[in-house]
Amino acid sequence: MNSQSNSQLMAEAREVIPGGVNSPVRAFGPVGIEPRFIARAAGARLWDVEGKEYIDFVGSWGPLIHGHAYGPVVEAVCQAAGRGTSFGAPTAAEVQLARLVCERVGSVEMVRLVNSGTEATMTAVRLARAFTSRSKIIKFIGGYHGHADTFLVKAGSGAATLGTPTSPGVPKEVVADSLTAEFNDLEAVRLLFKANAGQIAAVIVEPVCGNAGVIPPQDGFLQGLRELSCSEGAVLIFDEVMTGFRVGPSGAQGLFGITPDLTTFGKIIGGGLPIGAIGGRAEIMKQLAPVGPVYQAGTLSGNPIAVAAGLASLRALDSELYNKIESLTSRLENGFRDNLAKLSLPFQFQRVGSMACLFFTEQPVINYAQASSSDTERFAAYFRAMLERGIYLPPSQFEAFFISAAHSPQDIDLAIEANLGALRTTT
Ligand code: HOZ
Repeated sequence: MNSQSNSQLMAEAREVIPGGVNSPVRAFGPVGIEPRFIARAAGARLWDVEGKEYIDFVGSWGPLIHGHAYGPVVEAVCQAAGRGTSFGAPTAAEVQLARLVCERVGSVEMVRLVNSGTEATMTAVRLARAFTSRSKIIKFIGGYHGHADTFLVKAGSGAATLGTPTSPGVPKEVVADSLTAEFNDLEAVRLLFKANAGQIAAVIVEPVCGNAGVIPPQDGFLQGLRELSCSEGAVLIFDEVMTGFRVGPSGAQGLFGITPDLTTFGKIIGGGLPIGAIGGRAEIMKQLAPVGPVYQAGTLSGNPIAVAAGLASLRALDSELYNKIESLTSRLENGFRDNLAKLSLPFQFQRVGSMACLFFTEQPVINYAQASSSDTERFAAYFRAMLERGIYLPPSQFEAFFISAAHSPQDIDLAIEANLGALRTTT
């Protein structure tokens, strides 16, 4: 156990790190308490520095599909580290990881590895703009594609949580070309294409909106985006940083049967270590330097430790694992829904695969406008009550929680029981 208490650590952290945290949502601001400093984790469990144990439904924001400290990943990391931590030169393992992504995700013919989801989306848009010789992009309100300037317009995740969906410091000229529409509103996209004929380089979308809570695509929405992008000569980018390898073996595109032109991936392809990737049609990918003129680079890209972890994690994803996670998540869904019914609470449980959330609003949520009508004070009270009961959820109404293969049916039942108690305290 750490000699400092959680509060002492937070006080010290605030002196040397803005807000005491290295990413804003984890500050727990909107839920009105201090974040827990984590000492260690294993499987589905987390322990804070004061020794309190939690069942974790954050999973490092999604990538830990096998749970924490998964044996094959830990072993791969240790072995890779022993061979050298960074070369800034190509390795055989990078080729294997790229090949594996191409094999699993049908739309991906070539892959470029980067260091984060933010880098991946930034590069995907640069590629799309170069490929089409156009500047404008369409993104969705409440969609989050990392923190590059282009995307910090009406953004979800931390930006929505902190109430700064369009960040100061982003020059208005930079985002003048970022057009927005509500998620699931195909007509709005059609109108944007019409008003900006021949100027839209790309439509970028999280196929399941996962940074405004969890909002599934309505029937025909993704297909409509595919058709409109094709007919208007724009590149369709699926941001699968959250959904890739998570909602199914070939991500949301496999689940919904849509073929985007480009796809971005994040930390799940590194077994939770820092990594990202852009993949897609070879014709577009070959615009990247050194083959083509679109510049993108990084010393740590394809880092041997992250790549080794990614290979170990992705190789262990099989249909048995997806079936297991599906059955755990549906157990959780049934339990949470029963609790809502028992207490006559009209709130919304929404999920796709093993991503889920509980919206404190009475209407089914199909877009950000509806998500933001949720009672965030009530969510905060619920979050605190769950944490007290040892259930670690994302500390924001506008994030997803994740179920991993390391959760047991008993863990799920404990979460259901805690959910009933926590909901009672908020009514
Ligand atoms: N933007 C992340 C969730 N979608 C939060 C990352 C973090 O705080 O670590």
